Amino acid sequence: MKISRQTIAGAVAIAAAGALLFACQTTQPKTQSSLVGGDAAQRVYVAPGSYDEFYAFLSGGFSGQIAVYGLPSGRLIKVIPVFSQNPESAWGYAEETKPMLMTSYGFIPWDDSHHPELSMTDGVPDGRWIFINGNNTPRIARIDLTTMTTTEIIQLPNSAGGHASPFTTPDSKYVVSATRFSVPIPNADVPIASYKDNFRGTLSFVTADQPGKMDIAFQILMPGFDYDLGHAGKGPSDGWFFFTSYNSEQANTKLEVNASQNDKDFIAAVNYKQAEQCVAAGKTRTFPSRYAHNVMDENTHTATSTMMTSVKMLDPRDCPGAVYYLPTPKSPHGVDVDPTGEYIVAGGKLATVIPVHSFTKMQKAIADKAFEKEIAGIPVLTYEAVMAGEVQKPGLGPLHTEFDGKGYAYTSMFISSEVVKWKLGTWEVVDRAPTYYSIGHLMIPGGDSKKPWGKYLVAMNKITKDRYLPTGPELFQSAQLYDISGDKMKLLLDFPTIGEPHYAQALPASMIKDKQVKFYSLAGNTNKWVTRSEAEGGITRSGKRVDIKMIAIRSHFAPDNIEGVQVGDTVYFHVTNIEQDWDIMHGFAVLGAENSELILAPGETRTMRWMPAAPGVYPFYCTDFCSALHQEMQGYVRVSPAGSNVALMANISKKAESQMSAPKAPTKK
Ligand code: RUQ
Ligand code: CUA
Repeated sequence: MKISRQTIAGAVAIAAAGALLFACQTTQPKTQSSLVGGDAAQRVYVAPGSYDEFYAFLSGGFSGQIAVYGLPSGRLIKVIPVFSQNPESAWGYAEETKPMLMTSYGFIPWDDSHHPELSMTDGVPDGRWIFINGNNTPRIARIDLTTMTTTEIIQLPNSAGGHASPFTTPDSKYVVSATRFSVPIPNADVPIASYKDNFRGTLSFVTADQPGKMDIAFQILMPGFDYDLGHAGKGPSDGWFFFTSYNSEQANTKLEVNASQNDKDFIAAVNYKQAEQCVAAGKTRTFPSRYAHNVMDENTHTATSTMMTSVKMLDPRDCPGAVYYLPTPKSPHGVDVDPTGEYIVAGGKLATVIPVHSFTKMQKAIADKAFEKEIAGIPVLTYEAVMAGEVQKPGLGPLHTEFDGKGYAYTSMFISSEVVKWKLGTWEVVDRAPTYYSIGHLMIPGGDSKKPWGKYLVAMNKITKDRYLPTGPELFQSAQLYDISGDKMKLLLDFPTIGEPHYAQALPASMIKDKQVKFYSLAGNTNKWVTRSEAEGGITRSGKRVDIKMIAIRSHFAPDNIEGVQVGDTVYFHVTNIEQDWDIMHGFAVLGAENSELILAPGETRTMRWMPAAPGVYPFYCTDFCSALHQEMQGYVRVSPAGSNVALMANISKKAESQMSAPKAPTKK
């Protein structure tokens, strides 16, 4: 969520709260010594050569990626490209990766990624995958946690602003996504003023437990509100999903004011097991819908993009018992379910309390038909019948809540810039800690699961002023690490983050560190253009297309002298890194190429497309310092005018030539 300062001022005015104004807070930097305890440095110090205790996966926000940090050190250890082209790793530039960014709108080089969510088994993160949403052009990506690469992306049709996404069910059967913006469904050219008649929301249930086979199981057609966040039930509430919504006013202009009229908006409680039954019973309508499903093949290291053509749409009117609305004050943002599965905590960003619903009471209210009205076939339960309690005077602007598994909840307070710790069941505030500044999400390792690991809390802040050396008009974003092992939260560390951090996830390093793939099997590489040895390299022409097969190994490319390319050709450099050793990467860059470099993991093939515009000789070189003779790792391509009679030539070494006639060595898996 990105909130402008005007909105914040508006929010304060609307909340009519008299406490600190946002603008005042950044003007008085506190001294470091007054903020952190004496042993803070020791608590976050991870000695050279030692590993961190947790992997933390922070959303890259408007960078579109995921950033991996070690905790407690806050050291950035990896950026995983997901929705945005990344020249550093050729993601979206190398031919093999381009299909990953295909959508029904064509190739999209960017998105805004908000919520990483780990796969789970029995309600606990299992370390197989992490999912993250593309917010702008709604998509969900799967990242394989053994390679830390994006392996699958599915687009969500009939949706705009996939913000409540991609929260997982306790068995990872589904990840979900909801529309932030209601739109005409199917999208159509209608007057915007016809919002109330024509605009709708959707909730998408996407199957997630089969890698490479994500599929939209069904969508639920919802009233035209804005849907904001979601979380699955667990334990007793397993089989339910909860989504916040705001703008139940169905305003289509000046939402800042017009969508803040009602005292209460809603949490949509979805009994998705019930919905599944209705889908199986044929209660859906088939909606023609175009959306891309993109998969990276683990053997060819090549992505494919398939355009899907329809979804099953379920109208709650045709499936009684599948959807209920829980009134929730006021324009709620986050919705979080405690580890027992009983409490559903909302972050009413303009509310003066933190409202908590009870799953038990909700079920009773449904049985008793304690309905206050119905909206488009969806019964609205009465607030009193479902409310478990309210945390009174928690602070201002509650957004998100995580849990420590010891009976406490921690809620981020955007406007009053603090984390508030409170007790489940008694709803009393037991501690508060300031954040610097304007906290959005917070994260406890496993803190939205059945068994939080606890120990640390990471606050992800929207405003960074005075935390780091100033860097011109724009400052990096900032996270803060707190120790939550004792009664009182203790600030330990600030660390900068890429993009704007939204949500994050973390798990103990021991769960996945020994499962990391160290290199790809060259023998198992079935890329169409794989080159497993120097002798297999070469150059071929078909019409105006020229394919060059090369190997990279310490410390040369082969071939390294290429001739016969002409202006007007489209040249494909297919480079295979034939190393079979951990972290021995090679890069590949060509003078004047309107493209990024390639970066090649050991055993991997990547392809660069190049359209030389002028005759000449063009050097290429390795960009990753791979050996003492890295600087010798270079070559030349000669480009001749169109129609020239320079023969195709790709040199290979004497050694390779002699190997060519020798029988091929068997490859091993
Ligand atoms: S949002 S700061 Cu994109 Cu999850 Cu709440
Ligand atoms: Cu290969 Cu430097």
